[in-house]
Amino acid sequence: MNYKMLSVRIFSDERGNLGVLEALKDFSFEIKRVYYIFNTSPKFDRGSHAHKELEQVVLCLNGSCEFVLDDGFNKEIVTLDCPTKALYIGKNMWREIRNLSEDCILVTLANDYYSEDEYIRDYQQFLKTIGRF
Ligand code: T46
Repeated sequence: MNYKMLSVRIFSDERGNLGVLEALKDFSFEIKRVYYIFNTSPKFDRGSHAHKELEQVVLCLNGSCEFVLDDGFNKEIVTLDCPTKALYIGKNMWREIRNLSEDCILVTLANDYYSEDEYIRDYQQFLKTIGRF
């Protein structure tokens, strides 16, 4: 499975907490794009795609959600429910994002600019791409 949990360094004092992730130190790419998702609803799933080349680090800064990660052979569920968890997702990983709480704020750091051509949004096509069928 081409994903892993990263450890966010947390600096805590009486003022609160400060979390740090550094590009090329905590994860192996330079950040070209940051995007975020908010005003979500548990009634609506997101995702349902894979990326051909894109690498991402995802943080849930508020609320919670679940990522169902699928490499075409196995599925694993990762719950993001606190700002100290960071999820790295490499290329060719199908993801469904579900159970997004209404207060969910999901921030993604990505190694490249947006390109719709880079998405695989059809699951059968995904299986072909990874050589499953
Ligand atoms: C991912 C999950 C976690 C843009 O125009 N530029 C962008 O940088 C992005 C990310 C999206 N868009 C447009 C494309 C669609 O018309 O925003 C619309 C919603 O995107 P999408 O349906 O892909 O949203 P999600 O929440 O299913 O997926 C997004 C990211 O696309 C994806 O990379 O891994 O968040």
